[in-house]
Amino acid sequence: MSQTITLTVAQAVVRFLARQYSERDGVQHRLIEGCFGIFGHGNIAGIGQALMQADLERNRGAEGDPEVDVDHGTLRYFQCRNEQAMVHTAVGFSRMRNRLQTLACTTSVGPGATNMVTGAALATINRIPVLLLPGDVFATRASGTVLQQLESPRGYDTSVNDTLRPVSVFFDRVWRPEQLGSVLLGAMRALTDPVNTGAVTVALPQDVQAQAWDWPAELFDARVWHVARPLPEVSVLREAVAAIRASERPLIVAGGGVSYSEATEALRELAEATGIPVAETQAGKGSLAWDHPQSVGAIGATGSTAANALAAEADLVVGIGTRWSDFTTASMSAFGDPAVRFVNINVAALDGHKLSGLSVVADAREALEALTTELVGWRADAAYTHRASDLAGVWDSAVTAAYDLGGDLGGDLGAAPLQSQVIGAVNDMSGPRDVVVCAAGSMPGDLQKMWRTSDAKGYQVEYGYSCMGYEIAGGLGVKMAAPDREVIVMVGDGSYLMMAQELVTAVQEGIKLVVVIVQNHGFASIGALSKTVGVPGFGTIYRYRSDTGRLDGDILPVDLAANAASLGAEVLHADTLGELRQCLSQALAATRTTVVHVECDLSTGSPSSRSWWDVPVAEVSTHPVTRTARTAYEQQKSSQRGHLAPFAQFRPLRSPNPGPEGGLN
Ligand SMILES: Cc1ncc(C[n+]2csc(CCOP(=O)(O)OP(=O)(O)O)c2C)c(N)n1
Ligand SMILES: [Mg+2]
Repeated sequence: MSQTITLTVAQAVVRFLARQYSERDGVQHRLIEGCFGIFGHGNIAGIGQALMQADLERNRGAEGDPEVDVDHGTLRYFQCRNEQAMVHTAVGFSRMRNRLQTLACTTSVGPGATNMVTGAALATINRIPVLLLPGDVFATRASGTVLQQLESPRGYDTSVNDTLRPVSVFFDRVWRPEQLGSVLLGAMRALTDPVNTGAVTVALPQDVQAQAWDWPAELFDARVWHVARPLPEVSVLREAVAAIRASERPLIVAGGGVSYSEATEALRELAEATGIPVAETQAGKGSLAWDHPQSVGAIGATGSTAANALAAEADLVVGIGTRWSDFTTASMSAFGDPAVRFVNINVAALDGHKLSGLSVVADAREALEALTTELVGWRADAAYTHRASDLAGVWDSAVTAAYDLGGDLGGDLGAAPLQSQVIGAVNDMSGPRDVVVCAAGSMPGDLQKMWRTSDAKGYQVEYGYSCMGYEIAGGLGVKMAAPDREVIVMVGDGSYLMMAQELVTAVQEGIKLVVVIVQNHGFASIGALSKTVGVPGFGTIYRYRSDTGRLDGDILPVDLAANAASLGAEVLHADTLGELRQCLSQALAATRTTVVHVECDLSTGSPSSRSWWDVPVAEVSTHPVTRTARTAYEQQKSSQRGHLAPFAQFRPLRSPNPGPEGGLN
């Protein structure tokens, strides 16, 4: 008889998760470092009880109790304020740890569970593993309609948790204890699969969580999940090499996959060996140090003029670990050469085939190293490489001007700063290993254009989902993953108002963040966009409703500094550029979470990318401004390309056994 261990389903989940490891390049890590949670009736008696027991066990282990398996540790519980936010925290953590480690999130049934839908979508869209453990309605249904239960007349097995299905890469519900082993193994497989990872959801009916079962002891043996580095197919790699050798104006576009695969060194070596310039997406920013001679900065709608000029004329674009979002391709208008072709190195075929590219399905580092070997002796034309550096130099001058750092201390120290000056001051005063975090508003674009990233992990801007409210919660996860670095969260007033409550968690856990709140009394980003789409300013400034019946009264008296102080953070306020620099230096030196509050104008002062983003304008309107915007839109729209031409020319098939007519009929 094999040995069994009697535990509740929830206790089994916690015990199992504490013994899971990921491994890549021979290095092992705890896969699940801890569990965030907010308790309700759907999880307090199940997962809550199991986490409490684990907490007590850890303490007993620390005190030397030989019965506690201290080798594998237990799952530490973290409290937070909002279920969406805890998923963001898990994403920030996992992204910073190159997707090799993550956090679990437990919720009650109903609203607690559905609060995670946005976080799950963000995780899946960014391809970042997070483990979600929502409580679910009774499996037995013994108590009838349970509090917060959705009752669908189409079938009683539907619960609100089903909203997590489309945003999860793996979703399962443990109706019976017997299912748990296979469900957990499936969940771990999905978390450690670099091709198709994201939100992994294991829904746990509240009665099943508390149910006891005799588990085979081997379920809880320590388990190591290998994170694969798939090799490129030889024939496909050969085709990629031939395409690069034949190109005259090649351009590399580095995406997030470069960082997750820890391929930044391999990228630098390829770039230096071949002279190919390197542009970066939002997720790929930091792949090459900003001042490397071959770095041409960000590409696309919020890119540098250097990268965008090179994209416009490139005959071959090598995308590495990019999902080719519309911001990167400038809504398919960035690449202007009619004969441009794409080589897409990606672990996921989904991305590899985009833009009719040659899909090199492979780990980024493996593929880059193979390319460097195969391309020995070949270099892009020196004049082209120099031109790329020159273009990058012109862009850097534009950034320096926008930073307006001037003299020793910078800019007009007595004036209210522009956002570009805020970014300049933060960049200037932060250290090379410090990390900037952002997600939505006008700052991600401005940061992508202007932030000077020295360290591969120094730029953590979430722009797959660009989710307002990610910033502080995500920054918390980044800092938990990299406690030895300063983490600077840049957050607009709109995003802050949507989700600032995790400042409380930072204070509770003694985790130090520097949070820079840029208060411009509205949505600078959408305000600017609204003008280009013929809806000037509508609904984008925080104003009272006036006698006109519209939102055109005085600016609302919102005091975000007071708000942040009320949540337990240290708060510093800056009215001028000089004060901002003083506040930043104080915040960076502080040991507690410190918020720097600065008032800025809605216009941000950032240089133009000379690019485009497709946001459709009303085709008919009674408003002349909208009609003018439509005309401009139609003009831009004509620059959009389909990129449908096949990568390689078709070669007529040769049948091995031609019939009398030379083929089948
Ligand atoms: C959850 C969510 N809702 C709506 C949007 C659309 N949106 C993008 S930016 C933005 C305004 C952000 O305002 P703020 O944080 O003040 O930054 P600013 O634009 O002023 O720089 C909005 C509403 C979004 N990205 N996320
Ligand atoms: Mg704002």
